[in-house]
Amino acid sequence: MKTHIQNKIIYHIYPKSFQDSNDDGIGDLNGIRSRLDYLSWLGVDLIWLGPVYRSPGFDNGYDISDYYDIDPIFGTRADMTSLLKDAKARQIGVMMDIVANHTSHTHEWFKASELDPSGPYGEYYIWRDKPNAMNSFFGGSAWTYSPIRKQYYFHSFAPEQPDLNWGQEQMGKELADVLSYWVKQGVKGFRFDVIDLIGKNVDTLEWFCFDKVKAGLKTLLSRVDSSGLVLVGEAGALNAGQIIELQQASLLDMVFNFEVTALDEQTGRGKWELAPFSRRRFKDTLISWQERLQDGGWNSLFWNNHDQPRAISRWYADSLEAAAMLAVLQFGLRGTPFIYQGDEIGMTNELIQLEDYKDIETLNYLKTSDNLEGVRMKGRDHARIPMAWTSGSSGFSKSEPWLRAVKIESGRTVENQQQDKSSLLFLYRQLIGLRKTYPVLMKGRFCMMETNERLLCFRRTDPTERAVTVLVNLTDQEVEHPFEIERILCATHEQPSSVLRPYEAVICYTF
Ligand code: TEU
Ligand code: CA
Repeated sequence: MKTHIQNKIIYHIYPKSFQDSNDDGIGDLNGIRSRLDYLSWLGVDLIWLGPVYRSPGFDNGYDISDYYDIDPIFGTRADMTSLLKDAKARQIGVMMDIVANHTSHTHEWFKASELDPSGPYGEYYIWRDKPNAMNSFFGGSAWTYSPIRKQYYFHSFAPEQPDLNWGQEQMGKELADVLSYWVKQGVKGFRFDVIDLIGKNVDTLEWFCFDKVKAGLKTLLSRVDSSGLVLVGEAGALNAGQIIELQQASLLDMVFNFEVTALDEQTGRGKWELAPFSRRRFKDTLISWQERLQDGGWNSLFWNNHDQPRAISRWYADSLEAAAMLAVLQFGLRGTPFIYQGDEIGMTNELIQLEDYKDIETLNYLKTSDNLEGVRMKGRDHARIPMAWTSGSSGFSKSEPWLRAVKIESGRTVENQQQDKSSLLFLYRQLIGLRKTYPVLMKGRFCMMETNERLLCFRRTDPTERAVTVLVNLTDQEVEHPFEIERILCATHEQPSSVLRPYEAVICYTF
């Protein structure tokens, strides 16, 4: 396994919502450039940039119509070059999101495929004469009829996102060229969107076959100089053994798994049916993934992303103290931490009026359901509200932002927290620094020490360094822990003692 990924801290940017530079209400590349000093002050090593390729935007860029171009809402190719250059000058690498399971229905490949079944693009997509029972993740059949080709094409997501046929050799080569092009531009890694879906077999109604995923990645990467890259796969279907297998083969360095973020869903009933958050299951799931990937594997550590509305809203009633606790826990665990924009200031799921929802998945769901509580908690727009640089939205844009929240005025802004050394923002900054100062926190083994209803204690150990102890109170009640603290390396509260206060979390040396 490659070790150069283990010391990285990754910051995830949702381009539409990070920073607007030309006051059209939409975040853009020059906006991101103008915030690089902030990211450098925070101490992050890599940016994971959500898709900025040319796209009609049915799924906010997860429907690419030209892999080589930048969408005009985000800027130009020259702006991308400048972003890469300016980031590099601050020792920040840029990872691009690559959507390789599907394209936009407006991609030239799809148009050609639709027009000419026997032409060079005829088999680039998945065409059949008859649909079968497979349903798409965004609701309804996964098959849509093309009156032009007089056949059905397969789409895992919206009809505007036709799936590529990974069995087509030339298509595979073209995707490899795309990766090579961006590597040449200076990109340092990729986040592969839904990469487990390339293992589907639509004729046998199977969504996932590991051997196909592995073979697909192997062929793709054999055509690209990927040695120095960070490769992250979004692949909820992989089990621990499969993740380790891909990591050992250098086909992926990390995988996003959604077992933790799905804990507030009723099992088997999809993402919208809420279940009460169980601290016990939360703890057990975390510990189990730490242990399952301990030998020969590596975890990705995240609570939120652009699809996963804020964990503190879903699990902890917006508590800022809980946000601090989760931050210490995240950086205490073994794996690479991902900060989703706004995590570092405790952004919450703010209220969005029904008529303001924009997300294709949410809007599709609302056509057939009135589960507003589910939407309020899990609707993806909640994770996509513009970054709270200042109170109000003027720090993001001088115009009305593309996605409107009923703004709750709060101290949860960058402007506010940068002036307060006891803020969540400073805690994140300290935690990032700590990982660099104490390598044991980065690569040390995870050893479970003590756990009960409220408490989680573990150690990080390494033969070459003193062991570090992490104490976490997961609740809003006091809890005793059995350790004697010798020296505090980082803590959510001043002067921790043998009784942890509500949501108190400590990284320390113990006697
Ligand atoms: O999401 C993958 C995915 O499986 C989603 O359906 C996810 O489960 C859902 O968003 C949870 O609410 C990726 C991208 O992250 C997402 O933004 C895209 O919409 C999707 O792929 C299609 O490209
Ligand atoms: Ca803009």
